Amino acid sequence: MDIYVFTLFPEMFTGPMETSILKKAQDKGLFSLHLINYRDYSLAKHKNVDDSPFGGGAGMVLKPEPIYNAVEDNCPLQGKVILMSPQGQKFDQQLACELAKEESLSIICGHYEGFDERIRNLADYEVSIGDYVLTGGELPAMVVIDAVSRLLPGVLGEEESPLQDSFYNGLLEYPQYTRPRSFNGMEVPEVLISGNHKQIALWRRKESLRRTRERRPDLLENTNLTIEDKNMLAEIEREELAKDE
Ligand code: 9D3
Repeated sequence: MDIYVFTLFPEMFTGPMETSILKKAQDKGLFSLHLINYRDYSLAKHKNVDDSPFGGGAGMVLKPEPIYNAVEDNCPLQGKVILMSPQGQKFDQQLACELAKEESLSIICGHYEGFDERIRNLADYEVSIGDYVLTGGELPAMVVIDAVSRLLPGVLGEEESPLQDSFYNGLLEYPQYTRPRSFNGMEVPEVLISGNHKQIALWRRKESLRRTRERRPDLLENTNLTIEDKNMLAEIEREELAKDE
């Protein structure tokens, strides 16, 4: 996959994108990251990329020409264009999966400014990463790149396949333990040491369900639960009621 990022701060990407799994994935040629500073496409004397809003008011607005010229000069016509914006659709695992199928992605970042409305006409998607205010679209773009690139074939090993993701089965992960068996008076649950793989699988499923019910009941609404899951949830309900006695 080719990923083109249009930003005024390309240097923000170098550290995070050259680390760990993402670095290995790029070294293996599984995706390449192209950083483009759209200031280089400004036709203005002082290379400015923003201007005051028509109609008046505070703040500055990103001009359309630098971004249009940068995108048109760099991007394959087929790929999808994503505008990072607080007004966008909320990014989630489903959108990550959808974007991972594309041959190329172009991601446009603003930096604590509004966009000229005509910039939106370039975009196939307008994406936010959540309801909090950041200083720019760069960190959100990196979130999107991280989530999408780990879904590309070959990026993760067999062990850590995206099919194992908790968001894939729609439940939160079960509690995990490693050595030592006893730490500061806190014990590892007996069943995990039993060697009984059937019992361990049942315990894990149940604790996944318990945790999801406790922390993210919204996830249970949209998950296909088996009869066994429903029985386990009923059992959890009884256990939790008994605890409150
Ligand atoms: C408050 C009026 N505008 C500032 C002049 C709004 C504004 C525009 C751009 C506020 C912040 C930003 C910078 N943020 C992003 O570009 C952004 C973002 C975010 O802030 N939160 C979550 N997702 C995203 S995606 C892009």
